[in-house]
Amino acid sequence: MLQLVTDRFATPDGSSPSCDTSNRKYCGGTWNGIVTKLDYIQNMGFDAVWISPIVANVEGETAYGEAFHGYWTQDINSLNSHFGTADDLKALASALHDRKMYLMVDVVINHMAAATNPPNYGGFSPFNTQSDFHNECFIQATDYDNNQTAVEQCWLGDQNLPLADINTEDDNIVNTYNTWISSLVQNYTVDGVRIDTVKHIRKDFWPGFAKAAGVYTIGEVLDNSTAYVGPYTQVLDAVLDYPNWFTLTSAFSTSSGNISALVATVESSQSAYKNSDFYVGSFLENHDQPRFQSLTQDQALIKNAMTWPFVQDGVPILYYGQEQGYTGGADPANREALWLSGYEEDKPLVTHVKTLNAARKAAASANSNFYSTAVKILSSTPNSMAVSKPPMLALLSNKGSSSSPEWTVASAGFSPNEQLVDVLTCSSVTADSNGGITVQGSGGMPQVLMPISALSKSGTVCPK
Ligand code: ABC
Ligand code: CA
Repeated sequence: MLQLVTDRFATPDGSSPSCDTSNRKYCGGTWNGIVTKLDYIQNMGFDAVWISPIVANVEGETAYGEAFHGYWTQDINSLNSHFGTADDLKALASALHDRKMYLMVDVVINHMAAATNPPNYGGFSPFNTQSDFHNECFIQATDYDNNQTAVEQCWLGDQNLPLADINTEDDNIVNTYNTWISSLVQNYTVDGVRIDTVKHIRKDFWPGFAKAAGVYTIGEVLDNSTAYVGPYTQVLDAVLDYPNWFTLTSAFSTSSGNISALVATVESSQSAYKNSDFYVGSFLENHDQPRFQSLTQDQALIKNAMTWPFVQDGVPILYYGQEQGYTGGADPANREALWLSGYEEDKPLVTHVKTLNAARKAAASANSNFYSTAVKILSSTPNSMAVSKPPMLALLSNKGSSSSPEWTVASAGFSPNEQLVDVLTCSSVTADSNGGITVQGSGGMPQVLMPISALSKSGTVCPK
């Protein structure tokens, strides 16, 4: 799946207006713009697109700029006109469906945003009286560790831009939301819903909401602990795998990162998450965190880290712009306009993503249970790992581009002496007489090994 920021992905007429992220203003991307770039997305091998929230937001300048990201809801029953009309959104959905691709929409349930404090409640719709909201109290940093009630019932945001917390304990509000999500999904033929701020609403709100949505639901629970995040996989189809993101980022952003800590998160998520963790969203970047390439410019570290979401359990999610080498730091710098890249398709990281998606498809056609086969870490050290998800064996390292990493796996599950290919370079490797491997890499690059026999079925990965 590709995650994009609607305002920053593509303009409808192909123009390339300047877009200074630090200004936090609308830059001109629209739903019609996305339609013109579906080849770009599909050529990378993605079959789903996650777009920004679609509803009407705070208008004009606020203490934190304009609502170009779409998270500052004012009216859940109107669309954000900066992104287009209802017909434009429907046209995006059908253009995707014509290509057998899916549309995932982001939704914010927890709050409405106001440019003043106290908010002008009458300006919200349909929750337009103070009693539709919890009493004002801002969530404190310490609440996250020891006061879940405050996390659920106090407010995000601050005095400059309060995110007024909706009273989701009220049955009328619950019903309104359930009816709303059900018609939103139907009106726009949406295939999946990304839900914002899930940990800020009581868990037992979510099953009814997910049922009303009737499509794949994936929740944002921003926390580094699998024990905290795990229970949310019981109330929604999936979560964005934030615990994994924390250890992934620190494992690969320097050559002194700790891959063993990433291994520990994988193993704990496999038991803490429902259905092991096959439905979680696995990501290296998103719109809230500094881009990975703001942490390191080492191409080997970048390629190793980018490989991970594609070789582990779950649904790989690429945040637009990573493939073009974007380096923006913390919000708002990480929301660059993609048109400024020229959408070049022959860049190394675009090719990397294309290859990884193609390898997954080849793996799934060779093993019909590929997606639901749990990854096994066959060997790991603080600096390297061998990750098996048959028929794929990924070899990763964080030693960086001046290193020649080595991996030895006594029994990798291949047939004795089987012919393998590193799909990232198309070079061949032969399994030993026990089906194990000993591989010396170069330039710190990762390898993704697959049997030649598995590749021949798909014909799209590596020339034979
Ligand atoms: C704007 C400006 C920013 C400015 C900020 C004050 O205001 O752009 O530059 O700093 C939207 C916009 C943002 C905007 C915000 C606020 O609204 O996109 O640009 O920031 O107006 C979701 C979305 C996010 C969205 C919102 C609001 C929510 O993905 O894009 O933001 O609708 C919390 C929420 C999480 C939320 C996130 C932004 O804030 O839980 O849902 N994201 C701890 C807490 C987390 C908390 C996080 C915030 O701090 O536990 O719950 O996230 O920084 C780990 C711990 C974690 C801990 C981290 C920091 O450390 O395990 O628990 O997270 O070790
Ligand atoms: Ca809440």
